[in-house]
Amino acid sequence: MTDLTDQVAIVTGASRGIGRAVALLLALQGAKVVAVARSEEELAELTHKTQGLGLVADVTMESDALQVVENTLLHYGRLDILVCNAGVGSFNELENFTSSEWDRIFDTNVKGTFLMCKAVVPHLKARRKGHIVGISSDVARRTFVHGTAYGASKFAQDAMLGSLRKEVRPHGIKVSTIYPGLVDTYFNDTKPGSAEAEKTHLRPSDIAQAVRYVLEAPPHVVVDELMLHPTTQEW
Ligand code: NJP
Repeated sequence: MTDLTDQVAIVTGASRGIGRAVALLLALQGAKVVAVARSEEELAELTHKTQGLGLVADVTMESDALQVVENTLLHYGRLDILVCNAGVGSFNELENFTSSEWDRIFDTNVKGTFLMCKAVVPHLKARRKGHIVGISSDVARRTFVHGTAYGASKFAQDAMLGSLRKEVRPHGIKVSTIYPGLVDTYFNDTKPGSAEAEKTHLRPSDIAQAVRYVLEAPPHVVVDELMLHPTTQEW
């Protein structure tokens, strides 16, 4: 088993939802967590709990991604883990999507994942170890009505992470992709915690446990892909 104690882990999209739960669980396992998001107040509240670092950054900006890595190295001297979780989505008929909404979804889910991976990979390569975990979606593996933009972005993110997995494995770096079904978060401007969602959705902590599971795999094991659903969700 890989011990997470003192591992330096960057978690994007950590201000709420899945990312927040991942940051809290990794901190509980003894990791040094660098929480990344645009919402300063939520990050401050979180880092008070994790005793880690909170960095306000927009993953769609290359300069921000580079700053996150630079500040992590300045603060902790190294980095071991990247959890690429920041993501957005909205659902509509194709002709009702604006091109700016398309760009927002692709910039965050695809370009944001690309920029964060691009910023960390040279450092992981230099140390010949490290682990990148991508939070994808089960819709990276199926199409659905009103998912033209979000679904396409998750297919693209998945393909990128799959290629990267093959590219960096010879350098001792693991890439794991997690494919959740419905999760009760703030995604697409929803409010978590309803009695209905409790029956139909996974909790953010379920995904955090999945992240912990892939990260704790022994050094000779890589969990390439992990899909999880609520038992009530058709797949
Ligand atoms: O959503 P939500 P989730 N730069 O809205 C951050 C995937 N997923 O936890 O910047 C930096 O509660 C945002 O922070 P802020 C989904 O595709 C979900 O559900 O402060 N951060 C917040 O912390 C996504 O990849 C479901 O606004 C940015 C976080 O992202 C991941 O799970 C199902 C950012 C979003 O928190 C987490 O989403 C599934 C930026 N430019 C996959 N833009 C589901 N919920 O059902 C956003 O299959 N963030």
